[in-house]
Amino acid sequence: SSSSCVHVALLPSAGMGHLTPFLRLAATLSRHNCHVTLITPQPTVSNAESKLLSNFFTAFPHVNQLNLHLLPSSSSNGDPFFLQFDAIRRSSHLLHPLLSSLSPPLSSFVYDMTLTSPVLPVATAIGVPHYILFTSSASMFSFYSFFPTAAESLSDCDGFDIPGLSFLSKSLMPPQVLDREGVFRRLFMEDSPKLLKLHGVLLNTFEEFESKTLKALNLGYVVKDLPPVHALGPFVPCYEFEGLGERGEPLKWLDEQPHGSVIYVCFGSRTALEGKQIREIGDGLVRSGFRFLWVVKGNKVDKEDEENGLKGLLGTEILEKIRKENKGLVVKEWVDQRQILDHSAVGGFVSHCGWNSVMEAAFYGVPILGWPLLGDQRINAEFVVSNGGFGIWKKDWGWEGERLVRGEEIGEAIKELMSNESLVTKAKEVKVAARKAIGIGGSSEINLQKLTEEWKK
Ligand code: BUP
Repeated sequence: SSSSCVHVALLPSAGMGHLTPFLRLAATLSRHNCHVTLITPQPTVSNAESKLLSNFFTAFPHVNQLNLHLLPSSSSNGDPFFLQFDAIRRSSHLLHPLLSSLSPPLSSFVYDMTLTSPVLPVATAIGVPHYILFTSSASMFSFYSFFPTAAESLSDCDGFDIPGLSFLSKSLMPPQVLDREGVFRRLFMEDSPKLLKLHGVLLNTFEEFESKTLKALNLGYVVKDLPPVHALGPFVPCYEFEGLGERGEPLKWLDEQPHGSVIYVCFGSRTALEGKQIREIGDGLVRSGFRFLWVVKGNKVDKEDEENGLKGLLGTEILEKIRKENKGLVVKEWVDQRQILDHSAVGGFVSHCGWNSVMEAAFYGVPILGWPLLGDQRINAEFVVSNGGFGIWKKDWGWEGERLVRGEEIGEAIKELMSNESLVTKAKEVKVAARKAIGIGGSSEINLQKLTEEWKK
């Protein structure tokens, strides 16, 4: 069926963890014959984002780019990504003239979950069906949607039951949301009740993966009258615009390694661990005895990265050890994670459990050693271990910076991950299910068809 009359506008937020799923969704919609307008807040926070965007528009020239020139942020210190959310929020009134003059007229509008409060009134005024893309798990979404109801009760208990689901321990909840004075707490309390005003919520997950949670959400058990939650994932990594150019050193190095022998280590695009923790990881990797490919980040934003070389981050001692053992490759640059996880030499993934990384591991069938550091990551890690069944995580490692996790512990956990055959089997099953969901007749494919049909009306 042709959806040529469907015109979808997409508005991502700051950071690769938000931009990447939006671009993958844009690519998918475009392949389903939708006309797509991608709104690009300018300037971006990181070089990685601007590079990805320019690759995207080269690969999809028929996607309409609409620049949103941001008003400068009110403050210059703080988390650069959070400042950018703030700048987008403060510039959201510029959206109305941009969007209402589009031709052909819009059929629907999808914006990032962090932009709910400022964008919802604009979307309502334009009068098209509008959705948020929630860029984390359905598990995290159930917490997000239920949280305001139970927030007060948390001061004198150690968690709460999410209706239709199970007990969620406080220890898994994002610490930033538990902090009564925190900005995230305020965001949750303010934005979550507004979910009821949306036409729906889009998720990068699939029905067979988070079935219990998706059912509870869509049957109204978690929050009564919640709009439909559409599982459209996994959002497939897209060879047409991600990692354009030649295969870099990491992939060439992987080509030389035996099947399933390498542990890949990466904590996402937003986390820079402390120097002493980085050095313990180096020690742990060497102790594990396994081959490894390790992405080290010394700064939150790549634009600031120049002055901090590998030597400065790791110290000469551990670098020397790694060099002597000749089993590991350490890189500081942006890598093509998608191609790494797809490489047959990779047998395990030490991950912070950012949701994009989890879905990529699922799509490529790679077992995870979860090391959640902040935000939604423990909820995601717990899902991977308890429901997904293709990973492990160490609850006593603490949140980011809570305690120093020693090389011995890291080495042991890696051995545990790499020697567990049942995780490999489970990861393979997940991979098969993931591919089925987005194939012809698959659950996510059907969900997407239904949505675009609705948008035609
Ligand atoms: Br670092 C890095 N190469 O070198 P998450 C990340 N990625 O391709 P985050 C690379 O960035 P949030 C690199 O494949 C994934 O698609 C990776 O998203 C890619 O974590 C994305 O995993 C990272 O969700 O974002 O960056 O912490 O905080 O929004 O979860």
